[in-house]
Amino acid sequence: MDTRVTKLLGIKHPIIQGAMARIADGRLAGAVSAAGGLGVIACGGASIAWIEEQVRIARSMTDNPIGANVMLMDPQAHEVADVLAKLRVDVITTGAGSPGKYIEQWKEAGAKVVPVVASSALAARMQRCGADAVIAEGTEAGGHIGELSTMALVPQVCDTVTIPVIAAGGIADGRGVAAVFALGAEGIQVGTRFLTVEECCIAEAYKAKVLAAKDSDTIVTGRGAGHPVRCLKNAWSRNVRSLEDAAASPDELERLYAGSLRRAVEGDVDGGSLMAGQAACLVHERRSARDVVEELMAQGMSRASLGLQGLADASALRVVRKRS
Ligand code: TUI
Repeated sequence: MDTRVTKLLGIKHPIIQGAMARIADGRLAGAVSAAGGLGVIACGGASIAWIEEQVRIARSMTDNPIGANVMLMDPQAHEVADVLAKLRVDVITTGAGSPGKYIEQWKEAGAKVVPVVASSALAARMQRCGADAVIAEGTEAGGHIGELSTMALVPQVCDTVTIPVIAAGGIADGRGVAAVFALGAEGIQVGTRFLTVEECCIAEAYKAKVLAAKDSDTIVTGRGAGHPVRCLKNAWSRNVRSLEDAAASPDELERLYAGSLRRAVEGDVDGGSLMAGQAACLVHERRSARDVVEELMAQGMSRASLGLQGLADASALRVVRKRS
């Protein structure tokens, strides 16, 4: 399927893998790019040497474009910005802030620049700064989030900018793909669905938690401090939330947050921050990254083209299920 996003980024399928901090490495990004989507290496909290190594790994897996993400709250975002320009990464996405001051440098290095936005005001600002596209990420997403839902945010961003819009937040299967195309998006960013793929490095116990998640199993920590983060409910996140609600001291909370994502990735499913989006409940199996990219496209396209017929089929199916 061709959209302005596939043409802009030079990819076969308009599927971008979300840059999950400490999770999205060169192996995952390389697998998604090799499958015709855009794999994105998450640079938040990583060393420069690690970033260089992951770009090398992804490039050893495919000649297709690869992306990398700069987490703008990262104290070393400036150094990360420089190394991605030096490595001539094809696509640079950003999160948790405004990348305005880096855009010129990245474009001079030949990168396509695609910031994540959580409001139409920031989308308009990014377009004025020269961004090539924006990712409109709804609050259903995992990790650091904004306030607006994907359903409300995506059409408003589409009405605000002329550059292509990629939708993110709450999309984990073909129904979500078809829905955001109907809202005006020309690409989809998917994070949580890639947590359980074979090429994803997180511990088996973290994957099992995602596979077992129900619709009400995510929680948001950090709202009070102005850094809301969505993760799965567990002993750690319930404890953090109750301490936050009881206005615990910033020092005490900082101690709990320190290393929480690393612990989760290593398999401490009680004591770590298991970042995941609301669509975790839609993730049912461990597949390869290629299977996920291809299934999202195939199901998304058949849903979108079926349109109202698809709705009729779905409600007919529900009737059959209820009777059986
Ligand atoms: O960045 C993300 N998601 C992330 S980053 C991350 S790393 C982390 N590790 C430990 C604790 C906390 C975070 C985990 N997940 N998504 C992109 C995103 N950006 N979502 C929302 C935004 C956003 C919000 C407000 C972008 C810009 C913004 O406003 C900036 C402005 O200047 O107006």
